[in-house]
Amino acid sequence: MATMEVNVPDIGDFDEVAVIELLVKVGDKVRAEQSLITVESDKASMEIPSSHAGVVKAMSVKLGDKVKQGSVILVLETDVIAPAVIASEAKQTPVIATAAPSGLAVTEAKQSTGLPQADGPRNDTGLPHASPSVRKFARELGVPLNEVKGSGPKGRISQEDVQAFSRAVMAGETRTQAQSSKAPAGDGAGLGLIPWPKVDFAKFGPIERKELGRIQKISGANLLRNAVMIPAVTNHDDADITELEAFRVATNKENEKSGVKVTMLAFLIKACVSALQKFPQFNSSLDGDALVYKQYWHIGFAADTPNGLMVPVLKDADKKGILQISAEMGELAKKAREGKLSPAEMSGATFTISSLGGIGGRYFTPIINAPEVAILGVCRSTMEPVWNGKEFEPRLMLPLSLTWDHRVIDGAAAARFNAHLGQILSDFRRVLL
Ligand code: CAO
Repeated sequence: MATMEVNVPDIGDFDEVAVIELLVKVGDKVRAEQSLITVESDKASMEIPSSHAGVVKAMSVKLGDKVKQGSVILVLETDVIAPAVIASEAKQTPVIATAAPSGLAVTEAKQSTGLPQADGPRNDTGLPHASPSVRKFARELGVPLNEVKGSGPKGRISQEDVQAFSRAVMAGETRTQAQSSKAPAGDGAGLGLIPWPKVDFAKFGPIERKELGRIQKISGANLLRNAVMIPAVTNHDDADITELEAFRVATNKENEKSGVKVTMLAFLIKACVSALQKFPQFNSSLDGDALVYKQYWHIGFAADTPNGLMVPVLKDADKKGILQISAEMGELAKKAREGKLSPAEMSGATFTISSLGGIGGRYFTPIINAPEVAILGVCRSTMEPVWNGKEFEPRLMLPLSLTWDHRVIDGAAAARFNAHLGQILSDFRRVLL
């Protein structure tokens, strides 16, 4: 254990400033960057952060003291004094608060990163303007001072302002930012969005109101979260499936009596497994700061049912042939339509395909099924003239739309994934390579 002094860092243009708040006391455990004291000049107030982690051994300042750059704030008992950390001390910049000309208390965070955000989010302004006793009062009530509007000169916050804010929150007239961020996503308040439009539709014509089904409500909440939280990008591409379609038709003819019908989706599942194996990040999930690569290939497929969208999962698609995949898919789709899928049959997917091929359309932008990181949307194939270098040839082209999570995948990888998929679909023998 070593002891060290923590000093006031460079505080910019200010010569001497008064200590208006002690944010720690002897015996407190502090983190590096945690605010230790608040100082105030006639223009602004600042929180001074700790350069190191440790336990406060002695306070060297008291309320009302005047301090300047280099003044000792306190003595810290710490077990490491890394030279690199000491070097960074000089770079510290306090969080600065000013009273804006408008009279509103506003905060100016002068540092770029790493300094404490003690009073919640700050824009390019500063700590709220308030006396130490008002700050203490707000802290005791748990009122976020930077959200309180000050009624005093230059927006100074009084005890009455804190009480009024607290009363308004209790009465449900206002929300703290923390409350808003926890608000149900449905009302948009957590995103800081304007409220959903409320329209009396009956004013414009006859209407009928029907409650959403249970599945619609569940999938709606999931889709909304995934749409809002994932930085998703969609790449569109076409695959030439002329030969594959001929093979599919022939296969169905051969297997007519088996009762199993092979659709393009079965081939797509197999082709996707090949692409997922070649580009494993598409078969991963984000877990905090880590990527979890799954060494199994379970493919979910969106099924349209009378109750809404369901996503049964075809397990271990890498180990199954096209006929088995088709048979299992048929069973799962039937169960989905009858509302008989078990939770196990809907979980564990590593990638999802949403096929509208049986219905129509050209391209669309499917929403990723979190915690997966990509989804393939497929539309109806059409015969198109394709230039073969000498002439236009009629080819059956399948439109593909790959949506991917940009936190995990980049555009080049997505383009390669689609290109690989296209190669497999145009010559399925490549699956064997
Ligand atoms: N291009 C051209 N035709 C296609 C095709 C494609 N990409 N995909 C399927 N077809 C054809 C099939 O060959 C079949 O033709 P026939 O009736 O002549 O034999 C017909 O379309 C119907 O196929 P299907 O839909 O029954 O079978 P599938 O394996 O393609 O799909 C399933 C199964 C369960 C995925 C599908 O029925 C379904 O529910 N699709 C909707 C998925 C959905 O809603 N996605 C959107 C989610 S986002 O809201």
